[in-house]
Amino acid sequence: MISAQEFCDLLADRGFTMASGVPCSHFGGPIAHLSTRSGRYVPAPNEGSALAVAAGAALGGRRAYVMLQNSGLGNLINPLTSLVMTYQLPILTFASLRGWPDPATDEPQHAVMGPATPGLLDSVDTPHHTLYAEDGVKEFSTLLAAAEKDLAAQRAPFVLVERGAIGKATAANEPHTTGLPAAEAIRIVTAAAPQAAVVATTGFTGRDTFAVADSPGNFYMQGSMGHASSLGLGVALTHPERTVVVLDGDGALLMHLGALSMIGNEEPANLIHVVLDNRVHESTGGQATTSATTSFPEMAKAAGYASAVDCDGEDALRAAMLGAQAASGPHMICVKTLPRTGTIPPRATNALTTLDIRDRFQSNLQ
Ligand SMILES: Cc1ncc(C[n+]2csc(CCOP(=O)(O)OP(=O)(O)O)c2C)c(N)n1
Repeated sequence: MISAQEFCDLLADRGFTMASGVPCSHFGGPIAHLSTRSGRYVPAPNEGSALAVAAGAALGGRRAYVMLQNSGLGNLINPLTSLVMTYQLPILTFASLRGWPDPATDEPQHAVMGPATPGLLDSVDTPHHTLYAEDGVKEFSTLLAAAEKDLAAQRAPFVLVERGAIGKATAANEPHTTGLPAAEAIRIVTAAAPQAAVVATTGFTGRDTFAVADSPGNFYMQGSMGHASSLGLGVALTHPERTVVVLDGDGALLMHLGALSMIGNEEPANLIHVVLDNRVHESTGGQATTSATTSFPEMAKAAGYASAVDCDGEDALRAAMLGAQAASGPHMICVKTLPRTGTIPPRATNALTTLDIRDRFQSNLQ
């Protein structure tokens, strides 16, 4: 293992003074380390944006690298192939290896992408190297020297990072100091709409929902970050008689923000989009999102939602849920949530298979 500081310093020694990315717990250390230095890390909403930021920096004359989870390769493959490779821009990308080498040891949403990652990069002729958990500074330096050769040959190499290869560091972010515990907010929302179909976003939100309000009418969308509201829209359009509640995160909503405009445009009267905004990617270690400088309700209103409100207390949340069910949507309810404390409950897929989740949700909708 190399420390987060060694990772960042060895890259800085080679002139890589800027980074962008979307968090994976594998990169919690470097992201925390860089975030304490202004101008070194740009938190991107999705992996494609992160790559494009690095490409812009490279055009501007700065060496930049990108950090991401391999589940985000799908978000990045377009700018990788059509921008970085086509314009031969010298970007170095670090991708975590979730679901690899043995998918059975990771969550089910990584089972396809884990083993497929190296071959996917091969298929688009992208060179890749692997940083293993047992590697130290010497091995990382050798790996960077090999990546430099790729860059000199006008190629954009990847470094695939095994779990435990880079050490941790603590980030100093600014979470909300007023608001609700996320599990409490979920309890209030689900109790206020007991007949609703509920779509819970990936990460801790799904885990909390499974713990405090499990029901066959819940769909736990592990993975597919940012797509819970689009999935909820599909359900809402198919079942206009049923209230559909989407439990979203700020990081997830930002990842595919265009969904707001799609939902506003489709005008599903029965959709309530609840955003649990804690200002961080809490599920991957608490790296900051950019929600502190964004108003989701203002965005939702501008995108055509029928109503959109901010709540920071129990009474306001209950009232917003009642109001949303009494009037035609789509509605957004944005709840400020506090950093989680204590043990995070297990994932739904510790008790149910993905097919169980699908089948019971489908029959509940009928
Ligand atoms: C495409 C993709 N990129 C990255 C991840 C890793 N990841 C899982 S959960 C998560 C954070 C989600 O943040 P947010 O929606 O704010 O919810 P919170 O964790 O704060 O509850 C991230 C980055 C992922 N699952 N998919």
